[in-house]
Amino acid sequence: MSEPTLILKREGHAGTILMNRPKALNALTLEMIRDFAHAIGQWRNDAAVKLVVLEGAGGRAFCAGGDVRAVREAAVAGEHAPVTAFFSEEYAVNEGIARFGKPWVSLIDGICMGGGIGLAVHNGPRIVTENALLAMPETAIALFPDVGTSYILPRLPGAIGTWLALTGARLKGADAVHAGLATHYVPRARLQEMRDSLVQEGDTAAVERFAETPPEASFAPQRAAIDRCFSQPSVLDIIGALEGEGTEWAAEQVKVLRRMSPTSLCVSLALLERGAALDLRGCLDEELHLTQGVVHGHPDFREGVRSVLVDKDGSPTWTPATLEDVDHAAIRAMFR
Ligand code: QUE
Repeated sequence: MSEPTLILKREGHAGTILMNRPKALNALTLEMIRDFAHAIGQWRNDAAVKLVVLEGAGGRAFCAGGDVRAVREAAVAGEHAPVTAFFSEEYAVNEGIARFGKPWVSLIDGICMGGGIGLAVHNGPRIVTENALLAMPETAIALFPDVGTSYILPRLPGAIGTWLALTGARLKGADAVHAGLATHYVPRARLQEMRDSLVQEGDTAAVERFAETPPEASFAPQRAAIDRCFSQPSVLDIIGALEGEGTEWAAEQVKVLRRMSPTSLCVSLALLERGAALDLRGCLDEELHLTQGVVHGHPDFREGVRSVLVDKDGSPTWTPATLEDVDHAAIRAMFR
């Protein structure tokens, strides 16, 4: 028997969840998602469970995202049902975490991207260490910010959420606190002691005791430029504003944006604009609708996952190839 991919335990006053696919950076399979749903259902109404502690096995990752390789294989095979099951059940878990009604403590001590963010950001506290690395990298594989982040990202300070969604910028632990994705900074060396206290005490007081003031945000020098440029109404306007900045940082952002799927950049920007005016369930419904057109109806997702995760050649061929050639009526038609 192989080891379980999600290890659920009752410890002290806590329910604990260990994501256990360390070789795949704990990327979420449908099996893991179903075990999450089961745990949420059991522990929500169990008065002896005062809080949940969520962590990743292996020391390198919290959770690198969804098992998008499997989603791609189903899409290539023309199978819709497993793709719909994956996203609808994943998003139901995101909503279940938001409505859990008790602290859902995420210990983020490594890579946390996409689907991993969705397991942490809808409840709290969310603790990061100096080893944490958070990102929303979906535009690189022609997906879009999902798992309820279309609700979260527009509500981050200024235009930080749009910057993260479009460029896939990597945030270290301290940066994630300043951006609002994480809530507390605890050095890795003290994380296990804090975990033990949480489980024994059955409340989140230990988080406040162990938390330290994070170092300054690495993006602090660019904060004003992020808001100026990423608040523009279209992706081409964002690029124009970045070019107008005349800084090395701005030129690098343009280079990054020009490597991403042009369609995905436009879908993502339009999604965040809609998400700003929707509640979490409305955002998840919009995201679920979008997965149809993005995964089955457009070539870029297959090509992006092929390039980033299957062949790892880093040179995807996008359709259309440039932002200038994106058909905006086709983008609008992908939404509900
Ligand atoms: C964008 C993504 C993902 C990604 C890379 C991107 C994603 C995801 C993974 C991933 C990483 C390592 C693994 C794995 C998956 O990478 O969602 O199985 O071992 O899960 O640029 O959205």
